[in-house]
Amino acid sequence: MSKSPTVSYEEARKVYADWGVDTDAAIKTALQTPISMHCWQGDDVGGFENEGQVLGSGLAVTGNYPGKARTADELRADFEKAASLIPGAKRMNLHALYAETGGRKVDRDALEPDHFSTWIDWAKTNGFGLDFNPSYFSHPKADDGFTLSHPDKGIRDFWIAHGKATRHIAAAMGKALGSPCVNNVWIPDGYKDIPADRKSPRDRLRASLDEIFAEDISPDFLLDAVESKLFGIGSESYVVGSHEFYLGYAITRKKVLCLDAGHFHPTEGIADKFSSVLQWVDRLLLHVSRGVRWDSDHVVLVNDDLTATAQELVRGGYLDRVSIGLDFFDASINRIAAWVIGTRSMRKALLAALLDPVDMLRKAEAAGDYTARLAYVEEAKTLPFGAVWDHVCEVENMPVGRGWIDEVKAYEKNVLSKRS
Ligand code: RNT
Ligand code: ZN
Repeated sequence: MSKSPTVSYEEARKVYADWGVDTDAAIKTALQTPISMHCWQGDDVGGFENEGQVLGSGLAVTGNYPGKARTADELRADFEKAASLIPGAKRMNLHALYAETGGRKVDRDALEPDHFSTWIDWAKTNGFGLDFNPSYFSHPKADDGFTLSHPDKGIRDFWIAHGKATRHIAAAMGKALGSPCVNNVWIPDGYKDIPADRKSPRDRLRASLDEIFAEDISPDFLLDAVESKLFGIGSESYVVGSHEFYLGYAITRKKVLCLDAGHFHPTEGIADKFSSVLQWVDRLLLHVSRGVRWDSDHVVLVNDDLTATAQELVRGGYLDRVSIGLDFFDASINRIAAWVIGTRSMRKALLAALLDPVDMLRKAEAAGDYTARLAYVEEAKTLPFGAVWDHVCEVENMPVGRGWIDEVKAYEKNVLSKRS
């Protein structure tokens, strides 16, 4: 018979102590650090505005695994199931297209906090924080690939009004839940082929954003974020909101900069960027994702990129200055399992980073002993991390190890399989 997680943990604790690591402190911080789980993994970025809505603007979800949430109630139930299998503090990250308008058609420029009151009450009851996003896609006024940088003032104004509306909704969420809501602006605007004018759309985007953010809203309730992208499907040659555009915007306008792990060149990681951009912006939002060959938004796993991301957050002392959000969508596997795998991976990576013997590494580095530094990096990989993680699941009253899979399978059988 295998040892109980607690017995194994006591042994692991001693091993880590020998490396100068306090496992109890690491566990505490790992569990307290909120992870914002994106609502859109639960229904393939569909939302509930109208049935059969087509996902557009370069966003693509592949797969047709049965059992997707069809209503907000189903999405909430699925999210609760996933959350019950993920240790630690959790937030729910909503998009504007998940408004509940009671069957009435309310266009995006007219959305109000009331259309999210059920979400807010639910989040309060369940102890989840809320984050938010204006939705600049899957809408007739986004069909030609431009929104806030559109040459037509009427279309631009519609999307500016949407941006303003979402700031009020996000602030209401932050106020109701006693924790600032991050409202993240991402727009799809760009050209499939080589533009003749790269400047004008960026001029217009800058002006539109300035208009959206003109009203001062307390950072106790709302944190505005902006998300860049290198390319998208249909915007391969030019994206208006590029990294340089938003880096400059965030610095000069004191906004939160969002770094999505899939939005850079395929071999470019985001981890090395934190200690550079945090010299100039106060806060970052991460969209933790896993690109496979391109910005494919695969379910997050503990790979080298995620390990480096978590290590940089911990080593830079940045956990208070960075909001961790997830951004992936996979419809080829059970969607609740996708949430659980991705979010547990993020939590595991955080715990592993907090258990990393960084003091020893730093001492070696300061002494110029790069031999020991490299040796420690490699030796630390076989420390008994699994025993600590199992202990965390046990004390959080969650199934240890792969036990959670049975719970998801049972939910699939009893709930998801009954959805047509
Ligand atoms: C798109 C961006 C954006 C979206 C979500 C749905 O490339 O990553 O964050 O994935 O807002
Ligand atoms: Zn993103």
